[in-house]
Amino acid sequence: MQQYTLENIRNLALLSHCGAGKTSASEAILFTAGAITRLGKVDDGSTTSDYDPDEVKRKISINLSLLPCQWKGTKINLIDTPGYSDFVGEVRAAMRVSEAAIIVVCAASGVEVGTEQMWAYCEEADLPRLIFINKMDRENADFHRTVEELQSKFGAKCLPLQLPIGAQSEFQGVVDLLTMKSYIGSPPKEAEIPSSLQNQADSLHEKVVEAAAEVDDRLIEKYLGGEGLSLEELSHGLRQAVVTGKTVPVLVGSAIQNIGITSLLDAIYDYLPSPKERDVVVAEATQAIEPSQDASLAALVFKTSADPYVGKLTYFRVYTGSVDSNSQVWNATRSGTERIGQLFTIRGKTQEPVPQLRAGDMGAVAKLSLTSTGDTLCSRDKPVKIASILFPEPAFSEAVHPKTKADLDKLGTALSRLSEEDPTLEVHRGADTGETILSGLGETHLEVAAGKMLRKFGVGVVLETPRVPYKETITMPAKAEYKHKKQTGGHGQYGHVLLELEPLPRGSGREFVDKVVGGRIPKNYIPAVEKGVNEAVQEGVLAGYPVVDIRARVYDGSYHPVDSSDICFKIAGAGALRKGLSQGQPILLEPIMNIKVTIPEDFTGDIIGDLNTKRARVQGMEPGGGTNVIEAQVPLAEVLRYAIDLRSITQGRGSYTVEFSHYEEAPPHIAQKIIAGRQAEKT
Ligand SMILES: Nc1nc2c(ncn2[C@@H]2O[C@H](COP(=O)(O)OP(=O)(O)OP(=O)(O)O)[C@@H](O)[C@H]2O)c(=O)[nH]1
Ligand SMILES: [Mg+2]
Repeated sequence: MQQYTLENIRNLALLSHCGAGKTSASEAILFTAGAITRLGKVDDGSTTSDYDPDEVKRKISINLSLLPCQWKGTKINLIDTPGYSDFVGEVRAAMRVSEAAIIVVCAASGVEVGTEQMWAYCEEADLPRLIFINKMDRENADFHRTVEELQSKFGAKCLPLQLPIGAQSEFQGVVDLLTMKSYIGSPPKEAEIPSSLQNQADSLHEKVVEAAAEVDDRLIEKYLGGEGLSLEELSHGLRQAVVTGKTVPVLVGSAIQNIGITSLLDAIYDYLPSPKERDVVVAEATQAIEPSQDASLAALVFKTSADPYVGKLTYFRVYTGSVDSNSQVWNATRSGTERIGQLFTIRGKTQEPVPQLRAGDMGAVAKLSLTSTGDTLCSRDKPVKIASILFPEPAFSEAVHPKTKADLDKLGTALSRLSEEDPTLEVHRGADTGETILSGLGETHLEVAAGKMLRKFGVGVVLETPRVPYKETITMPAKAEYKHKKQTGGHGQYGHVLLELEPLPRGSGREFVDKVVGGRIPKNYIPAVEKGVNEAVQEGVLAGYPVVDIRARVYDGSYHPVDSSDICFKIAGAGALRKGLSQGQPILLEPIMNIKVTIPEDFTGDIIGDLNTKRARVQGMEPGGGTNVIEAQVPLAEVLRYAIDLRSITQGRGSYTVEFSHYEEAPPHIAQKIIAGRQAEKT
């Protein structure tokens, strides 16, 4: 097996708005580099990257895929990521273990929401990057318009390194603005620059030379002195410019026609940084550690995939040292020893056993017991924790209802496996409603999760909007009496309770007070009365929701020396409570949430308008730096599907968080609807 030094590895994430062609481009890269012998297609479900049945079915990427190949003696660990925003957790993980990124842009659609998002992520993570303008063969493809858009959004550092030859159905190849050569067709044949492009190529070449010279004093001197720079000097200067983030080269091609891919591979090799050029960021320490293959092991787990047959597969990136098959490592995150079995390198779904994985490289291992995504594996005597991956918080929830009894039995295991595999999924039990709630990043995310449950674990479920945990209370003090008396044959039943109910301030909960004097209800029956009250408050008289914020005071009653019993006083307590509730002018309470919506400033009006239709009270705004954070209080019932509304208003540019604030009286017209709905449900 070939071992690579740190300098001879490139780890990079392919990023874009959905559908710009990352998976197609990665397939073309693997093919061009000779890692695969057939060029698969997304539309046929035959790509190396999108092998998952859900990906084949939906024709989109859902999971990150590791796609290594070799180019000029260098190992390129390409990570294809999904563009659909519900799966952005995979993007976060892929970026975290990459030294660089390629942002793919569609030549017809230009800069899209996802493009801006990915650019922002790269800026935040300080990742050197290339831009690949794909689909040059498509109708409406326009290189110059796309470059202008890129430069106006992201600045002049987006620097064309190529020019397309022809466009749309006439697209044939690219002009390399560094070597000033043309490359036509697939596989590319070297040619002269078409005369029609010569002037344009000359002036753009000048820009490339400037960018390359600028980063190096020696080169700039030479350049300003009018001396020509050698190809080697230019390439070296450009590399510096890219690695330091001063320049983002723009390349062009067509993944489908496999045009421009050789140049893309060359650019990855020539300009993108190796693992040696980036410090390893550790958690809980002031200093980053230097990447080295001779040091102790430090590896970060960036993905876990659960499979009922193969078991658990753990993907990790080695930062320092090395790890061997059939060895032991220390999981510093969980403080435990982990046994490493056979190590693999992974390409799509193909696993290849390897004896060792060294710093800079990535691979996987099966059946780890305590390790999960984000953990650091290291050596016990030199424990370190690498900075973990920041996953987005789940923002969209649905209730999971098993289809059958058999499904119910397996539901818990399936859900916990799924959330182990995907850190952006969360499972919890709904407060008061008792429903199992699955939260994720959007509707598609949860649909895919439900599909996986069926396919991987044989659990059929239906997803529904979660119920709102309404509550009930009273608004007036009330007194109520209930006598439970029955004479049936032998000895009878007797319990008699007088209750006083009193509304309490919101959020007080429930109180039970014993005020009986003179043994009119013997002390030993009081717990039974309380039990009856506590059971009855679980189902209010309006719509059967739990009753809160009341004080129930038992102040009188009577008993029978033979016929009274605990059960009789329980029945009397419950009966008195129900009567009292009806007399206390009961109302329905609804949960109110604090919502915090972060959006680009331009959407402020639309968002506030929409919040107003949702009975929200806007409490504050914090504009600044082009974004606005709107804080409001809003009934939970109005924002159960807010993720979907927000996405459609802002085309995916917004985000939000909600948390419970308090309960409030539901307005009468809303309450009436809910009460009627509950009655219909019962009959
Ligand atoms: N004409 C043309 N179509 C392309 C090209 N590259 C990709 N496509 C098509 O664009 C669609 C999306 O391509 P993908 O490769 O799946 O794009 P992606 O960026 O991986 O998509 P997601 O992973 O879902 O974000 C598919 O129908 C491809 O066939 C190209 O160079 N030219
Ligand atoms: Mg894809």
